[in-house]
Amino acid sequence: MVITLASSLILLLLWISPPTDGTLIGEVSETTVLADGTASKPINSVITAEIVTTDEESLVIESAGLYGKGDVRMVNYDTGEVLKKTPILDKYFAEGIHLTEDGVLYLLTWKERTCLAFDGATLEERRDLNFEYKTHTGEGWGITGDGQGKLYVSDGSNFLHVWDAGTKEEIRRVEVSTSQGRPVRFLNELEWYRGDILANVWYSDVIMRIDVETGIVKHIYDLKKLYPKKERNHEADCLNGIAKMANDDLFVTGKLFDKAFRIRLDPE
Ligand SMILES: [Ca+2]
Repeated sequence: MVITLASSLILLLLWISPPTDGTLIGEVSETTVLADGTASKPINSVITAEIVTTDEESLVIESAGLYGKGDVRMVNYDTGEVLKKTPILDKYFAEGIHLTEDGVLYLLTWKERTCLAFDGATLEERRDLNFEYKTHTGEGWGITGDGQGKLYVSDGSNFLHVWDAGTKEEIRRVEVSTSQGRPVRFLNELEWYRGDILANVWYSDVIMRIDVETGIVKHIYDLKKLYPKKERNHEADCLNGIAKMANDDLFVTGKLFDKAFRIRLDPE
């Protein structure tokens, strides 16, 4: 999502525990293990990194935000090459994406309350499958699915919205909090992982692992050492991109990062 300097300063002030000090919520693990030693891949500049993997190794679909510049694109993470790209209308700000088992790519829009649909293989528009939605804040941030009829949507609040994947109707809302009962706000990019939800939290470098029934954070993976802020490219923002591969390794990246990383979570 886009922010002004003023609002980012306010949000930073509101963020009581800076995400870099390891005391964000507690229960923090720094035990993330890289799958291939320190394998990192150079990637083309990613405007907004909401990512999903395809069936083919290293082929990742990304959404790129910003009004007037938005698109969905298929990228080879081994080479950084953009293989396909479909622009979206200027009036939409691209946010989270989810690729269904049926090969439909859904794209949330930030404030436009419209979910856009694409063919997941060709990235051609499927306007016949577009739909409108409502969330707690009225915004759309991240989306993922369990592959068993439910979609999970974040909107920048501490709620996960559970939708019926067929009707797109809301089934329930899950309030996300730590085991100490502290609400976890700014839930952003989401990824389904072994029956749980992995979530980036906006403006931090962690991945939260959330129990989708209770909303309680089961574990926090601290990734601030993966790509330390002082080593990042100048434009880079926070971590904002999780895509699970077939073997449960993850690609992770961030807004405007010049790299993506292949990691394996520990504990798995
Ligand atoms: Ca994802």
